[in-house]
Amino acid sequence: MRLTRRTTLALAAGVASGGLAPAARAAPASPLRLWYRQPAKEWVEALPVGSGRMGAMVFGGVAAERLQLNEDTLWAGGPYDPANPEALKALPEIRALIDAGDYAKATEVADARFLAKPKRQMSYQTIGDLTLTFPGLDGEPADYVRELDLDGAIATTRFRVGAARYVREVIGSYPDRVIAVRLSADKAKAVSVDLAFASPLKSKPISSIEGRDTLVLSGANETQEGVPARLKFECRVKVLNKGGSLTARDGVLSVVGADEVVLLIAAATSYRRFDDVSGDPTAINREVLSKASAKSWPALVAAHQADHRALFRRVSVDFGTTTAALKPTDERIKVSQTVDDPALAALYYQYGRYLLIACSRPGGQAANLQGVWNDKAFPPWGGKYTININTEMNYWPAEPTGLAECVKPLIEMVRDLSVTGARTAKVMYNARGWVAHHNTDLWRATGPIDGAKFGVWPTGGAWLCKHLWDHYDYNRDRAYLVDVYPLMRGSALFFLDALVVDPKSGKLVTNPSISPENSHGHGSSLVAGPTMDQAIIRDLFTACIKSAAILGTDGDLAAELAAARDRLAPYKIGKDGQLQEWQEDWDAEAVDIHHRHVSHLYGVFPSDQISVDTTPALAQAAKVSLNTRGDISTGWAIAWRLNLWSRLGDGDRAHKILSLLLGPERTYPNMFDAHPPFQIDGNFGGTSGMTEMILQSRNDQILLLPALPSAWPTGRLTGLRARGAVTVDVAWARGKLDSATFMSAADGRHHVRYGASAIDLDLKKGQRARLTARDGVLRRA
Ligand code: FUC
Repeated sequence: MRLTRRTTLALAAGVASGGLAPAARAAPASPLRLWYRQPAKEWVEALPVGSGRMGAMVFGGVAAERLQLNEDTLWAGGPYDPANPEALKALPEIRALIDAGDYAKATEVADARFLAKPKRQMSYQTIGDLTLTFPGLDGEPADYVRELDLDGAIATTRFRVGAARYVREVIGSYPDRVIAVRLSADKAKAVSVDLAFASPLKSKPISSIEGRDTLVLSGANETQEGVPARLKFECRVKVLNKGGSLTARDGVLSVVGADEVVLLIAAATSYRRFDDVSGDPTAINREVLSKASAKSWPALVAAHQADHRALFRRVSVDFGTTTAALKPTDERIKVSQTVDDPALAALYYQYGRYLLIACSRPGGQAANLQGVWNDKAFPPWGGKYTININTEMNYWPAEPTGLAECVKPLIEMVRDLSVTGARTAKVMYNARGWVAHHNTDLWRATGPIDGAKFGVWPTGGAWLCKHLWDHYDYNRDRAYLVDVYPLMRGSALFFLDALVVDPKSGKLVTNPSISPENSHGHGSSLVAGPTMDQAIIRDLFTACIKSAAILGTDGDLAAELAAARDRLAPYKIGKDGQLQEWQEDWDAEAVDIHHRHVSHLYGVFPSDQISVDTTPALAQAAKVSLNTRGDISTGWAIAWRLNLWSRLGDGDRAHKILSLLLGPERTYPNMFDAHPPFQIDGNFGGTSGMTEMILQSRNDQILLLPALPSAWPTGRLTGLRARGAVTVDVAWARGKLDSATFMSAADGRHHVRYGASAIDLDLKKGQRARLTARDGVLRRA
């Protein structure tokens, strides 16, 4: 049953009734809440909170709670330089083999002589668990419910045992730099708990008690691939009990008979920068805890929620609601392939924004493959930064959904890479500027890793530069552009030196490279001038040319870049009408024609080089390629397809793909994206893809409802950002635009389109404008 706005509001306010189990009544179907009737058994059922730097997974157990903890600089190894001096000598040989068509031999040489040393990077590591054991609470609980409130950014577990009601709350506070927990009950003296640490790290961290009220886990990270462990880390928990007694024995802190207990958890490592591990985690934690413990629980929560909501509440979403939304989150996911539940998509949308706020804040590290949440010493793919799609996808929703601040850690990572990557560029390619291949880690390693067919891809850093430009384009802050222009410039200089002339076409191409991780069926993946590289470099050169003009600098370099851009190998349409992935028409011969990566479609999304309105023939070719690839893939790869079909203007196809993403095969009970295994990029790609259905900001225009699916006839999405520093609210009804409101943060002209209708809005900074679209024609209201 589809609900009207009135019933939806009633549900949100918790006044719905009829046919609900008691537990459901205890947890009204707020559109911004994940909730469950049982504790998490598996890690992918636990609920994530984060302070930007720290993460905690909350299991919601009754007799025992597990808080799995992370800190974003706890990675294996230490400062290292993987540049391989042998590579430069091998480079001409590899290039010649590729030009001669001997791709298999080129791969052999690259595997033997062109890879980084070591040929794997360091992995992100977990701290371990803080375990909370509650003596006397082993009976069957009643009225159990656990939830994650996305708007309040708080995980809460509620239940009754005997006559007492228990409430346990967990937050990750960016302003106070702690994970904070409150254990309470509605009966005096009812809170008793034993606290202990457990860690899976081979370095065997040690648990100790400091003073009377502080539990400390201290240790080191692990050595990997011969890169020695150089980090110290410490996690400390300060216990603040109201009433009861506090005792310590054998690494266990026990509270008995308290009215309420607050736990403040801080963690830090000795990491200061990729080349500096001289930090003092104990001093950092002591200072953090001394400040935080001076605040009451309500004050901590208030500061945390004010900080979170300042970002989170910028965007609101409503795709419609049905009675399916009354069910617990895990049950909704389970039946999502057959039940109409547009509010589940809206929940996924806001969950993506919640997760980015919780794991990527200024001063901390960028979101890795798992954001900040990881329970292993060696997570899948090392939990690293895979920059041939995954890290970029993490940040796709940031600018359009009003979370520009969350991009800061990524910008800082690129700044570091421009230093480490300069050495790799010099040593491996004898080139100016800087280069990063398909992965990086905390130590900002930039060489090709894993194997030639994965790692020999010089365009990772250039793709990250797109995010530097986008941050300017969405926010129009000149001082920021002054700051990051040298980073983009450095990446461009690398390609001016490292691009070579393709002997067949006379065009400029990358060589050696790959079309990320796809084997072209001619003995390898290695190749010259894969379509994606050409497109990324085209964007990079364009961003540098535009920046130089805005900043009134580098006229000669801009001219050189423009000339080189004209000589880049162009897009090609192949014999089956597809957009060619490589210079040769090999798509049909690829080893896996359904490959998860759709790298050659970068020009459609995230770039805007190809679109239905500006390059219709190429857009048609992109559709042919996408249809051949198919809709079903890994989590992130489905999310990319969702963004692509939105850009190609097919809302129903995009919606069909979105429902694949929301199904139990690609969404875990806690709504984490399943590659499988868990990889957070799909969450962020999902939020981005839904945004693209409603609003696109590309090719110097703002498109309203470019891919609205028929499944969402009535709805609204407010607070979106478009290029040119403008905020846009979109509302629609019966499948048609109702109104769009624009609020500009900079002077500028915005070319707005809805279907065949277009209008130019000249807005001064701070000015608002409202458009309506009666009969499909845009008018200023
Ligand atoms: C790339 C992808 C994989 C996975 C890994 C982290 O190598 O091809 O699917 O997402 O990154």
